[in-house]
Amino acid sequence: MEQTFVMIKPDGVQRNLVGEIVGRLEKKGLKLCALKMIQVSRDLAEEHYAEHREKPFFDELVGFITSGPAVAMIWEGLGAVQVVRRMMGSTNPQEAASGTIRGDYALFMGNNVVHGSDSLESASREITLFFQPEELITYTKALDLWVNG
Ligand code: D4T
Repeated sequence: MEQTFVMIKPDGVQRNLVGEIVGRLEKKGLKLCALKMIQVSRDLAEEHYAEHREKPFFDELVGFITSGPAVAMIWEGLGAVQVVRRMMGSTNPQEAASGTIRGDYALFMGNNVVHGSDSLESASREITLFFQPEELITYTKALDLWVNG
């Protein structure tokens, strides 16, 4: 089953949105496979955002993601990568549709509350970057049959 990496960014933690975001993903039917609170180091942030290294906002981005604790998670489900991207909404919260996480809870591009992998390749890379294999839990839920058909 498809897995994606999701991170509640430091602004989401500071603004008490952890329960809200986890709740939305749970209620959608996605399955939580791993979860931990982390303080992202500068090295990890630079690796995670390597594709943005040359962008003018890179230093600000790394400064922000390392500014406080974040919550790293792995969620599993049918089409999980794109499902989570749609639930998060556009990168710029001012353009994100109402009903999405960013559309409902953010205004400023720099503080957009949540990260989700943008492709299967990114998901695989980010899961490996943030988690050890033994931190992933494989289990069955009684509701799986009702959610996945
Ligand atoms: P992340 O990676 O945080 O989930 O965001 P997205 O996948 O939705 O968007 P992204 O990789 O293009 O941007 C990463 C991160 O950089 C911030 N950002 C982005 C910024 O501060 N200024 C900008 O102009 C852009 C494009 C927001 C998200």
